[in-house]
Amino acid sequence: MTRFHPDLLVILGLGMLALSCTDAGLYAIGGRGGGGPDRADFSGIGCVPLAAGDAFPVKVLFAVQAGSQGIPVGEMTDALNSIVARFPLPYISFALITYHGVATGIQGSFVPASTFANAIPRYNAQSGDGPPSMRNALRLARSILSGEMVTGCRGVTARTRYLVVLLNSTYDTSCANPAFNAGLDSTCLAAPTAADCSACELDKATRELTDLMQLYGAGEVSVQPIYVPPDPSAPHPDALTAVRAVARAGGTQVLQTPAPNLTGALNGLNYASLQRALALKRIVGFNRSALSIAGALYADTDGDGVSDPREAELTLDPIKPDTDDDGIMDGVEIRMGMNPLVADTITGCNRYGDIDLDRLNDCEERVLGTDSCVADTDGDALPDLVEALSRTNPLVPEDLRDTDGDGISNAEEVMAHTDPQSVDNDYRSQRAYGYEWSPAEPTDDGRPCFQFRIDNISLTETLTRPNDPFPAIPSGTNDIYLYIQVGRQNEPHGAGIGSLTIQQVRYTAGPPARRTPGGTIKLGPDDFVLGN
Ligand SMILES: [Ca+2]
Ligand SMILES: [Ca+2]
Ligand SMILES: [Ca+2]
Ligand SMILES: [Ca+2]
Repeated sequence: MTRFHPDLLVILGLGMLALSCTDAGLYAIGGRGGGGPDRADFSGIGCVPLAAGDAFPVKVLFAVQAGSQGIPVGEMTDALNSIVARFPLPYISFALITYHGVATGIQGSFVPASTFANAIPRYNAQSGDGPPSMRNALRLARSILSGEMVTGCRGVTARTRYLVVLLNSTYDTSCANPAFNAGLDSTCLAAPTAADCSACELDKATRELTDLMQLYGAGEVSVQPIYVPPDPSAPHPDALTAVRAVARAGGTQVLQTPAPNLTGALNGLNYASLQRALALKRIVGFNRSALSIAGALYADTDGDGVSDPREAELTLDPIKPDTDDDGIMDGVEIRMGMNPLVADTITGCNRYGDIDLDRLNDCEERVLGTDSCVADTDGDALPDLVEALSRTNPLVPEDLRDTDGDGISNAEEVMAHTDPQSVDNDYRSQRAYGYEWSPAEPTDDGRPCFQFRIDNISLTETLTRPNDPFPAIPSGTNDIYLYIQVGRQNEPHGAGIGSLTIQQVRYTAGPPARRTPGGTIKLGPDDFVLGN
């Protein structure tokens, strides 16, 4: 069998797109085939999900220069209204601030288009004036974005694209007005001209905004300046210096437009979801109805992480994952030193909720210490559920860890469904899952796809279990979870995004031994559902 250094696993997972398709079996491990009735194998095509739709929010903050030198009210409100009319979509939301000497949140939190429409007339009615400070607008934008990232769901933030659109009609005067601009940078103040000082301050304020991407693991933060000169034939050189500084630090290009064309300019912006490409990190197969412990295979009919024979020893119910009905499955209770026969009260969580859809409920996540907003808390591309049931630590990346010191990393043990807590090399040589994946034709919209094969998935003789209100699930049924785990390129431990399919395969020991369905089970991209 082939063994890879643990590092290689990550490198291959992230780097395969750069390799040529002639490198057959770019990722291959195990792969002994076999295919007897007690083993399942799958092959097919899986694709990186489209970064669009409800799971990938887009949040747009408009920061508009107001006051006597501000953007003309009629053109500005028309432009904003046209955006509202165009995006009545739940995953695109908007905020609005205005600024002159100071910046004000007109709509200071992100709301859907229908609510945002009500805020637009307040730009119309706003009053006040002062020496224009684009710096203050950027600083208020930062405080709105960071406030949301601090309190928001980390997994959602990681999938969110933030776009700050800064509209100005004159130049920035923050350096000349320290009374309105607390904390001017001494390095900037030492610049030879007021325009240079502004450019320095705007660069700093814009970077503080885009740095939120790293600070809170946000999907993307960019800042788009739009310069609307009062006289389009005579743009002010200091204004151009200012907007260039913002565009450079904000990852965009300067846009300049006369006020009558504002609607066109705003509609010309890209409001699509995450622009940074997602890459495959791992494909993970996991038979939830099987446990590998100390070199032996056991059935786990209820998939709670406690084998059927062990449930009997502990007088637990082997066909009910949560014997004491307190919302915490038996395996999690045992793992965390709780008593699975005595109901616990876990406060501050909803046992019927599963925000991140990883199939650990919010109270189980609280007990485990995992993030109920992130399906893979430690970002090692092994889902929290799989780690909780495989007895690895869902809070620590497993790529470089080898708890039992058998030379196989914990990550590889989890993928192979061997025991990360015991030296089980003989078992491994018989039972390790085999994986192969290599690039396939991308989708029409350019997403990478992979031809994959997972084989040697051991099946167990499970018990009949209830499935109210549906008929009971017959004995021998194994629930096999197949995950496609993706993330952003060059961020080995960013918050992962996964697609999952659950396939049921039935094994009866016989004689004659039988597996249903027989043969290699074929899967296509549509079998995988985003979110796990
Ligand atoms: Ca069990
Ligand atoms: Ca329980
Ligand atoms: Ca969960
Ligand atoms: Ca993990």
